[in-house]
Amino acid sequence: MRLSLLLASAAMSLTVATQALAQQTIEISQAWSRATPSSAPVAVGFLALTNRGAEADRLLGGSSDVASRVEVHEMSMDGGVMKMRELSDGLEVKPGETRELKPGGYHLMLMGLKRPLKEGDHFNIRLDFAKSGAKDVEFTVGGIGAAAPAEHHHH
Ligand SMILES: [Cu+2]
Repeated sequence: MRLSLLLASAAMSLTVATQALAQQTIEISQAWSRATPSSAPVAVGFLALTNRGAEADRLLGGSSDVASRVEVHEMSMDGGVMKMRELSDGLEVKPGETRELKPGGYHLMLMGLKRPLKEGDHFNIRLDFAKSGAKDVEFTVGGIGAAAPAEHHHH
């Protein structure tokens, strides 16, 4: 009786652990944004995505309180002109791969910005993944021309 109870609880905690693992297959780091001029209609979001799982996943877009919608964009040079387009199928992250969304490349585009982003602010984006589902990520706002996430200062 005692043993079967133990086994039952061991099986239960294994289930819980497996579920927790399944939710952690996409690791997100360095989520940051740039401050915007007061009347800017759009803002950007950058982050790094690492797929720790066994299956490919896709970042499809997201939603946020600070914008009417969040799209995944690609920036590229076309005949010396910087162009960007929405990735309508999302951005694939293969198993073991890290995808960086950074200035000059892939980025999140916050369309219909509802308020200016100020340096030092934080805001949330709920990212939408094809396999992992929704993930809430906090973004830190850097300076207007920031090329990289703000450094952490150690005292
Ligand atoms: Cu864009």
